[in-house]
Amino acid sequence: MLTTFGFRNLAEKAIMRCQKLASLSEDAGGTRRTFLSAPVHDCHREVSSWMKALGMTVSVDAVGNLRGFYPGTSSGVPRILVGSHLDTVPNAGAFDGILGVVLAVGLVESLDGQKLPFGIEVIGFSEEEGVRFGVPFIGSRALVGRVDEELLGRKDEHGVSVRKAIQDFGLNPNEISKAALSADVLGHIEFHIEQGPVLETLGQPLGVVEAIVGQNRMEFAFSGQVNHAGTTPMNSRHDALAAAAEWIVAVERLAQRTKGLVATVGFIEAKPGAANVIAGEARATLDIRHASDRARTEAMDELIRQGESIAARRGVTLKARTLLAQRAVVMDPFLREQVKHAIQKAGCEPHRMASGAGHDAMILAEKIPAAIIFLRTPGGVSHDPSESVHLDDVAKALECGFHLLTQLATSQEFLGRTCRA
Ligand code: HGY
Ligand code: MN
Ligand code: MN
Repeated sequence: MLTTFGFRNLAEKAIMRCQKLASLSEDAGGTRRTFLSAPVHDCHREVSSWMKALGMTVSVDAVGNLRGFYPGTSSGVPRILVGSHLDTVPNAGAFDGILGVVLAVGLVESLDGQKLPFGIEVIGFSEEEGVRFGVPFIGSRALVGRVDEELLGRKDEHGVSVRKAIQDFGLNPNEISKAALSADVLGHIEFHIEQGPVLETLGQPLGVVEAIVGQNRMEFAFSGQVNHAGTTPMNSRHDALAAAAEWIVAVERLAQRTKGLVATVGFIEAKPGAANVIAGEARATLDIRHASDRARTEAMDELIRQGESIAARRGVTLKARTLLAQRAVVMDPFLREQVKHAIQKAGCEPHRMASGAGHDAMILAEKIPAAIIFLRTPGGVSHDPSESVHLDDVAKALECGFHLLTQLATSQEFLGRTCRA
């Protein structure tokens, strides 16, 4: 087993690798790497080179997931997945998602050629954030058979469909079914930054995720009447943007007074978008989350009702469209327990917590046991270039991961599980 110094060296390499990958971007002045955009080719090349140097076999599946396999003691043994997503939000930090892929490679390296009674498939999901097409988890959805014609037909802001984006990247959308989980998968482990303030407030480096909150992603389209900004009296306007603005304040008010609810309007677009024209159209997004599915859907219904009443009062119409309805997901109890022990063996206090952020593990958990290990997020800031990690925490995460692999390798309960994929 590596010494603490050894894990620290691996951690330094992991942080450098994340920072290198952050430079592979669609934008000159910041990190943006969306679903199958050009820099993803460079990202695949870079991560593949690290995997191949460890003797892993590397492939890219039909939705652009990067998959590296480190074999177990024999060809007949099962496998585990370890990984996270390669894509980012616009103007992203350097660690959201990608740290989970880089740490997975680092864990294989920490084995130093040792083989386990299971193979390790390191996976870099092609799309978790939902930036390019408005719906998240395209990569992990392919593993559980949830990429359907509706999703393949969704278009980005340039009118390019998911199907065309896959073809433009040099992949074959007719082979998506081959991306499905293989029948020998015992479970999925995801390392991810917390992206919030909890671990930092507690002074803890690592956390055990017990559950991931459910989320809806929606589009609210207000349609009013375009008119002249100078000649139209205030009492005869049907201003779509003003209606949307009133509704956005109502969204914030409901979330502020509902315990455990977060609701965000992250994007709004007005048409025709001229300073001297009353907006006829206003399109806003809604991201709404709660640990309880019932509370989340009740809040969503209330926001649709409030939107409709605001629109009616203003002589504006509203169309609300659901882009994602993802229920809350509990992480696998056995793996959670194993993670807890591994964190303790790494000399840390295993803080149990929920995840307010969505993760690929919530999609895979539909089919296989899944667990997430959180790393402390300094300042609690994420989805921003100031997102960071502590070197010691990354070293602790690798040490925890090594203990976890060792525990699973000697657990008859785990190895004896029938794969559910
Ligand atoms: O938005 C999220 O929950 C995550 O960052 N994709
Ligand atoms: Mn993420
Ligand atoms: Mn994210």
